[in-house]
Amino acid sequence: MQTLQNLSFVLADVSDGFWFPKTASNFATEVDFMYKAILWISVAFFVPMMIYMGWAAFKFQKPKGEKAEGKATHNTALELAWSVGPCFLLIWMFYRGSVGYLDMRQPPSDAREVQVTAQKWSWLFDYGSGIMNPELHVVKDQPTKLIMRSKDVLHAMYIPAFRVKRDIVPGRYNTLWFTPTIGTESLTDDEMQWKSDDPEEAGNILNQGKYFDFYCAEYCGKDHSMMQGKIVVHETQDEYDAWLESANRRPDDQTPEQYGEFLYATRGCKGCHSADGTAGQCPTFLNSFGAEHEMVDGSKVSVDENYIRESILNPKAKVVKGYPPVMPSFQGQLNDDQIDSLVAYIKSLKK
Ligand code: HEC
Ligand SMILES: [Cu+2]
Repeated sequence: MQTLQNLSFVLADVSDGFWFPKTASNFATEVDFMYKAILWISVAFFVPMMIYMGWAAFKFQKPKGEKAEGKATHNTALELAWSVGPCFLLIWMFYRGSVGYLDMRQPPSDAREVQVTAQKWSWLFDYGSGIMNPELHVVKDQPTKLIMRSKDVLHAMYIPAFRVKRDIVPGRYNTLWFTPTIGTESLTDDEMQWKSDDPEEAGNILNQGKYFDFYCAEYCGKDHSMMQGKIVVHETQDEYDAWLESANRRPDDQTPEQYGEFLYATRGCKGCHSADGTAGQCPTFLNSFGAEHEMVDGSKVSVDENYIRESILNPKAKVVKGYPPVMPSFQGQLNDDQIDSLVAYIKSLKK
């Protein structure tokens, strides 16, 4: 009975909350409408066809031992009907789909622009004037255009609540636009897609505040699936400006170590470097400060403030022996205060 009730709920409305997240952009209603229309048209053909097929196989059986008919007869009117009829439906799907697609490819000229950088395994949004942040902040009812590029491999920006998705191909700009229609403050806990009950995740930025999720949808490398982030839709321009003002500096109630840990977790270092001594593809930060490390050219370097700073800004200058030179440069992405905080954090990792 419960299953039946669930089923009728699904049939009544596939879009609102059950299969899909909340509809939260100018495109969402149209995308859902087309999705549902195509789904139900397909169901309306598939189900009677299968029923008829099963029935016919049963009904036109020959008794055992009797020969099968060599040739089926032919009905021109019927064949025309089932070819030409559905053809109109296909043309309608193609036409309406194309119009929707073209809308998605043409941002209005007054759209707010945000530069996006994707790299292994993190995102960074550049709001101009040196303000960079791993969260995407936008304003309700304001068209926003993302100008995206990748520093290394293919990535893909995917925002389920906005019903938009776009591959990011290295070596060129890839754009995506949308107008958010719902402020994130108004979301209930149920409407948020991802919220962890795991106490371990309590300090995770993804567990704080209200937001829509975005994902990297390019699952062809180790940690694209970890490239999850949050989108905050502000109700007003003033609210957005206030956030922007605070975005790039250490909050007053955090020590440099705490802010360093936050940057470590949110700017992608965590995807490669462990803080607990686990050695992987990259050196761990535990007990690294003050230690002496051998480089690929055989020289020895003692890990101090300058070496860490250089490793962050110009990682290829000194490459640690035994590791591939895969660390991306963070030049222009972290300001001096942030680098200081990262150094303070790495310094504090002693056991
Ligand atoms: C894609 C993986 C990757 C990311 C992301 C990454 N690193 Fe690295 N990092 C490496 C690898 C691999 C090495 C060792 C090879 C080398 O020296 O380039 C390294 C080396 C270092 C070193 C020298 C370590 C030592 O033990 O001598 C420091 C310091 C460092 N990274 C800091 C950072 C910080 C801070 C961040 C984040 C802002 C970061 N890294 C992000 C891969 C990464
Ligand atoms: Cu990715």
